[in-house]
Amino acid sequence: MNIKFALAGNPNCGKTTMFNALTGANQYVGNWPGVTVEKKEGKVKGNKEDNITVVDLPGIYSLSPYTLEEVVSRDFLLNEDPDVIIDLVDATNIERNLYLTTQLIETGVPVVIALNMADLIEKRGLKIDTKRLSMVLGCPIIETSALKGTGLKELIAEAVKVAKQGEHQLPQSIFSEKIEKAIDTVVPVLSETITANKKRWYAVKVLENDEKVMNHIVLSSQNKTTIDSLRKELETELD
Ligand code: BGO
Repeated sequence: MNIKFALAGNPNCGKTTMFNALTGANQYVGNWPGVTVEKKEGKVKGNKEDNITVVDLPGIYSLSPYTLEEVVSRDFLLNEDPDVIIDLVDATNIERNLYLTTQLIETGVPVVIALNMADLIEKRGLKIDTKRLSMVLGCPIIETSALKGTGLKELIAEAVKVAKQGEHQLPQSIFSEKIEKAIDTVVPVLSETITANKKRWYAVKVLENDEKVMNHIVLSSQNKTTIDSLRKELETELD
């Protein structure tokens, strides 16, 4: 089976080390179309059963489209339909890294977390409750050390399993009741051309008044008015 992994993570989380460990010499370097941001792609080594391509996304802190790297990553995840996102989380900087994780989960593409730098956590005598974290986030977590090469086989196996399940997991409700209600109101008015798994992400962006998304979708004037008043209500709540 042909499988496509997208490798995502914050700068310095160990993504280059992981990409090299997964692909070895089996990689091609180019640029993302139209921009001078480096694009690396490779084939997972040592997996004879499947043809697995890994696309290395630029290191980013969020999917907000403010930097070129964020735009490139976001466009790829929404338009190129990778089978799985491998989200590399630096276990020594977990709080900061999980911000991107929540945004990746929101895209509706299945996520497998590689909790990287597990060797440093062990060295410091710390323990992360991955079972509980996995339950809260709704995605599998594999502890890895890209540097030492541990957990990589398990990571590939888990990501392949998720890819072969075929069904997209829908992101769970994570916001306050009021925001979730607003999302539920926006989802049904979105065009049928947006696939079911991506509707929640688009609804969140519509409520955020994300310029790129608003330019991309068509809404009736009645729906625009409803959404404007929902935004105002949420703004007052968040103030
Ligand atoms: C240096 N465990 C440990 N302990 N370190 C790791 C792991 C891991 O699992 N994964 C990566 N690193 P990048 P981005 C370095 O370069 O892959 C280390 O930005 C050094 N360099 O070796 O580059 C990795 O692509 C001198 O560390 O990250 C690298 O995501 C002293 O994390 C750093 C110490 O990895 C960033 C470290 C000259």
